[in-house]
Amino acid sequence: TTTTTPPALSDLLADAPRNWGKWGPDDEVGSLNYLGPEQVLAAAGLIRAGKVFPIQRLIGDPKGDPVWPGRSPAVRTQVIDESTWDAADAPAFPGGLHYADDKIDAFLQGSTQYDALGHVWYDGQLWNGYDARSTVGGVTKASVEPIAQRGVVGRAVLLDMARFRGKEHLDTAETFTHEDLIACAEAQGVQLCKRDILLIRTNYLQLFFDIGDAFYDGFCEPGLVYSPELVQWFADMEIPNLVTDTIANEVTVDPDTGVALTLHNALMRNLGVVFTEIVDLETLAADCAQDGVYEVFYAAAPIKINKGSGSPVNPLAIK
Ligand code: UVW
Repeated sequence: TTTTTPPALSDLLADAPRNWGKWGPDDEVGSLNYLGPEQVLAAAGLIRAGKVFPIQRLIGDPKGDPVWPGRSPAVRTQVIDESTWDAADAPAFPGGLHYADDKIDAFLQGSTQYDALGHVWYDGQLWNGYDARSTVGGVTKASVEPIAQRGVVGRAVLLDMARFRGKEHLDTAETFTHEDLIACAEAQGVQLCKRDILLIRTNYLQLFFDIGDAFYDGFCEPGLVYSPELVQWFADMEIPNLVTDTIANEVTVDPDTGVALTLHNALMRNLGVVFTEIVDLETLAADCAQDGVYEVFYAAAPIKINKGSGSPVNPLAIK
């Protein structure tokens, strides 16, 4: 057998489009700049039925929390509960107040999350050309904080790839392209417009809930796969935010090139497309299949974390 060395991202993406400098030398939110007051107001018109779908995955789900290999699920620790107040030295508050306190120790990318644009890079530079050394000890350029300071609001379209392909969930390493997204939208009777937030359903994490840690054997999630045409499509469509129900939003390893997470770099690093990962689209997708409405008002408020490379979030899709 012959093995070929995967190309370096700097070679593979040498001629790929970049939005660096498009919103000035100090920009830290990239393609979210495409979402202004006009997009917010237009999206508000999509609220017609008053149905609200929170699409965060449950932290501490008794069924387990799927995470990228090497990360661990959030651990919630109870610090104070009713038993605390039995102790002889427990504080006594006037009036008899008792309370519960807890804390979590969590990877900021370990549950439903917004990735900061400074989350990934190659060649020593991240989004907008910032020096990758700016991540040392905490992301100081293109952290999640500026995303959290502005919020993310706009029109989102659910693209139910699992349903489109007639499957309960997509398979390990299964790929799809922007042309598949367009075909899926057509089949769903919804138009994809410039500046849409894309919500892509694969239901792949169902496999984790079905088989547990065996999910990580030969780990290769299904998802979008790199091509120059796909990257150009994202650039032309001015897609601000890619939201999926997988851990990493794209096929883990490109079957053609052997490169890992190419789109993190081609889209996030180079175009400034913001990634939102590990969302739970099941209830929303069932509703869309039932009423045939695949466009929603979308609002997400990541948590303001100084120097954070990501943030947990509970985005709302509203019809
Ligand atoms: C990596 O970048 C490794 O993972 P993710 O974007 O899924 O958090």
